[in-house]
Amino acid sequence: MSNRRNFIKTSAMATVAVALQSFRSNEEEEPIITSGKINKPIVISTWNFGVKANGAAWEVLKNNGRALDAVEAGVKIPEADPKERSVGYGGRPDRDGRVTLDACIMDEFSNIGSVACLEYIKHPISVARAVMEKTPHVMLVGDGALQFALSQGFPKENLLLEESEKEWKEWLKKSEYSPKANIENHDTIGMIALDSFGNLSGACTTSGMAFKMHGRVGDSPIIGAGLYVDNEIGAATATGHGEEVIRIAGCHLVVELMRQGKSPQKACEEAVSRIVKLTKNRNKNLKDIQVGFIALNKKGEYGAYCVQGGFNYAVNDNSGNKLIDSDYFLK
Ligand code: SD4
Repeated sequence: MSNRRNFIKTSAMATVAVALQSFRSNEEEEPIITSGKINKPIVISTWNFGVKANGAAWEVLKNNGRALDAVEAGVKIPEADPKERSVGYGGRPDRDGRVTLDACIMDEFSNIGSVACLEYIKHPISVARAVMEKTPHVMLVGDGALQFALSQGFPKENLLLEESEKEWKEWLKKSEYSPKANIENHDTIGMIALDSFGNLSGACTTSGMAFKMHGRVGDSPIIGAGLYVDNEIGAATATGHGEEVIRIAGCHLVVELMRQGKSPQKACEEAVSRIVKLTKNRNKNLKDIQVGFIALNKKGEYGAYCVQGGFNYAVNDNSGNKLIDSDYFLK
């Protein structure tokens, strides 16, 4: 009897081990055979700088790399680019002249990591990943995030460009805070990917709204708001006015709508309609608001929708890398 019990126990453990093995992807494992119906690998990301970022992510994906590595490599491109004035190095400062960055990352096992209001570090996404992989926590902010980053060997750098400083000084003359999310067609980068193993991950990184109050945190580092990944269903990320995205727990909502059977496109549309409704209920003017969502499901189908025109997103799959204008509500 005890032998039988042991046998049952051992074989049950073996079954669990095999199940875990086939769920986990690793370098040696062969990718799941592409069954005509699944469009993988694929990476999608927000705004026109997404094209270049997708290119870096694609290098990882096409070599059967993990979606997590792809999205980190992808968003690091605009983070490092001083010409991109809304992400990482070169990002516009807050109203006190300080560049404070927000980022988060989520993998196929629902591991999450996030940093908010982080100063002096060019690659907040990699700090977010380190929070995920090397701490028992999921989010570090401000000085604590900086101390952690330095302890991990991230270099401390000045992120404020001369041009940004000039703009800020100009802004100080009136000190009017009126965030315009669309204005230069390149804001937060949110990126989601499905790798050749059929696993999803996502990353989101930003300097947030220009000239925000010091300490203001938007949706981008908040799991469920600016980014959400459910490896059984799909992934979503957001750009635009973070306050509005947080109000509806935007990206979690988009993923839950996909769980209910909606296509990525319909899920994004419904999340935007929620924002539209709440804006009306709150007697605010929809014209002052921009939010865009992009979503990807387990089949590699994707979609996007936003409040007003001007938002675009980049898609890279086996058919190439292209920029698509998102459909929108306010026509
Ligand atoms: C934020 N969602 O900090 C970001 C900013 C952004 O397009 O995406 N702008 O609220």
